[in-house]
Amino acid sequence: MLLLASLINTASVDQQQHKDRVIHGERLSDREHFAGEDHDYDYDHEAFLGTDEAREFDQLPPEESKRRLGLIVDRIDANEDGYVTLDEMRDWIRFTQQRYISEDVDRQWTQHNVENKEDLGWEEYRQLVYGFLDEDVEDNHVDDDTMSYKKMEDRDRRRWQAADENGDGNLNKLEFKHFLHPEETDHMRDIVISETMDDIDKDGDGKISLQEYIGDMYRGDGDESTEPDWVKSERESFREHRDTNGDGFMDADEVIKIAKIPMIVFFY
Ligand SMILES: [Ca+2]
Ligand SMILES: [Ca+2]
Ligand SMILES: [Ca+2]
Ligand SMILES: [Ca+2]
Repeated sequence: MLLLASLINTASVDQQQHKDRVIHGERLSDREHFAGEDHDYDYDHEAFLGTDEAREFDQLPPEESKRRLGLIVDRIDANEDGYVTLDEMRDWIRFTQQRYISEDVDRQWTQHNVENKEDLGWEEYRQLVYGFLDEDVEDNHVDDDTMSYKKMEDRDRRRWQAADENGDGNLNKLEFKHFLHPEETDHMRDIVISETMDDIDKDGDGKISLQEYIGDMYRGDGDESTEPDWVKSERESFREHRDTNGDGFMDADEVIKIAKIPMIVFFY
């Protein structure tokens, strides 16, 4: 039995891996994963197990990895009745998600806060993550890449300010967590919505149409009959799960609901 975690990455400061989409919920793995690509089993393992355990699983012979997956299923089955219910699965996913987030925050905090101080200043952070842009500008090497990194920097700056709850310009570790994983926190709601809208609401009317929703992940010729299946199921998903009030658009409330859902899980 394999667990498929169909989730797409979210905004984060890992700039090389950055594709700013908050809407699909949190990325559980550092690996890129986009809907429509061939399925990445390693990715599932990571989402399911956490990075370290997943790495261990990769080394195991199939029989052993099957046996261990069985043991994990036992852990998901919280009331030990031999069945895994949707609620038990949800709790487990949530638990795995939280574990990933706290590992990610620890890792990035150590990486960016090299002197291990209480607080991290924007300038220090900026220097580490976007410092290379200064050289581009000095050397007159400003190209499209520079511009898109510049955009990411502006976005990070705005997010930084939103995460800086006490407004002293620095982030402590908790504030940094809210910066990295804004969809986890209520006071980051507006920034999550505005980042998502920035990405997807192309006509700027403050809501996401089905066309904008699909256009964000798939560039086809507009002919629905030749669309890959995953695009069809995204269309259905928009109608059934995203646009919950059925007015044909996703508004801010519907966007934030989606941003908070960690992932869609199914078995095969
Ligand atoms: Ca059970
Ligand atoms: Ca602060
Ligand atoms: Ca729109
Ligand atoms: Ca709606």
